Amino acid sequence: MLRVLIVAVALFAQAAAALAQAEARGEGEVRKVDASAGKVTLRHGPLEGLDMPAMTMVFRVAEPAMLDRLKVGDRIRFVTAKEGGAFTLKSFEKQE
Ligand SMILES: [Cu+2]
Repeated sequence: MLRVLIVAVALFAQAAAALAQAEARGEGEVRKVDASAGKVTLRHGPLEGLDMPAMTMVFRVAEPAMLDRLKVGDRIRFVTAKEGGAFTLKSFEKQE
């Protein structure tokens, strides 16, 4: 019984880790930068890796300094992942 429980916990941990690592690439436009909260609002296109349609939503940034390089109206390509229940902007590059 204990053995079954241990296997179940291990499988769950593996699944949780896989979910945490699910990343998606997308394109979007910066709508708002909130430096004090470490967040940016993007109007983004569909994120296929996350099964998410186009929408406007808030992302946390992986590093606060990323916000220094973003301003309202910028168009970016980005990588995001769900971490700790919040979508985090892992990296981005500006589009011309
Ligand atoms: Cu979204």
